[in-house]
Amino acid sequence: MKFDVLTLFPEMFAPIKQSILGRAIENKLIDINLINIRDFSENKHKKVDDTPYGGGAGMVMMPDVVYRAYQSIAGKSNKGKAGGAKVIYMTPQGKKLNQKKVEDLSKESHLIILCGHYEGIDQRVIDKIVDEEISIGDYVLTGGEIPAMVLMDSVSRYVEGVLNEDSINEESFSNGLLEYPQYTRPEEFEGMKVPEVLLSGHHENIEKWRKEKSYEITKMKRPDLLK
Ligand code: 4F9
Repeated sequence: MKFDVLTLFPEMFAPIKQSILGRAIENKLIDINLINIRDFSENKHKKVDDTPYGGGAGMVMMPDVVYRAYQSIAGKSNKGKAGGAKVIYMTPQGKKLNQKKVEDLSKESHLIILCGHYEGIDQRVIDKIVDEEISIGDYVLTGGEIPAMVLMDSVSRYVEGVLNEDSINEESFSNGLLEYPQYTRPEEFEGMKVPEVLLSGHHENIEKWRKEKSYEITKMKRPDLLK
């Protein structure tokens, strides 16, 4: 899975090179290519934004700079064409990300992720290159970089070889329910014992207990998921 990220702040993506995703990159299961939009400014001061037409606070990212950054990876506009990379813009205006969407996106082989900053990006370049707008939740951030990392992290988990297959099948949401509680040694901690059934070695009973707990926890904490 190839990710191209168009951003003014490539240094913000350091965390994604850690841990499981770091290993996935080393093993060439995923490839994250960071494109600094500022490198495509033709202004002598490397200007990338300007004041909004019509007035108002803040600055708007200029369409031509963003478009050149995009062209440097896509070559030409592939919007709407089958087989091309899908271009995703991280914005609170987008469709809310969920596990189903994550799984669908993991079937793509190439995603181009556009991160905005300041008051946004000139609408014309969004109209020209973006296939899909995605939000990670109903709140405003300082830019699309953290949402882009959320997207890449969640999608990469579905790329074959990144996780062991069991973790994918056993986790929260994969069956529509939240995860059952987990315990490890010691058998007693601060007077609290590990549930007896987990020590029994009786696999059928353990599975039954876990299913019941999953349901009970979902009903208590996220009843909306049961509907
Ligand atoms: C993007 C917030 C996606 C939530 C982008 C400011 C954003 C965002 N989901 N906020 N720029």
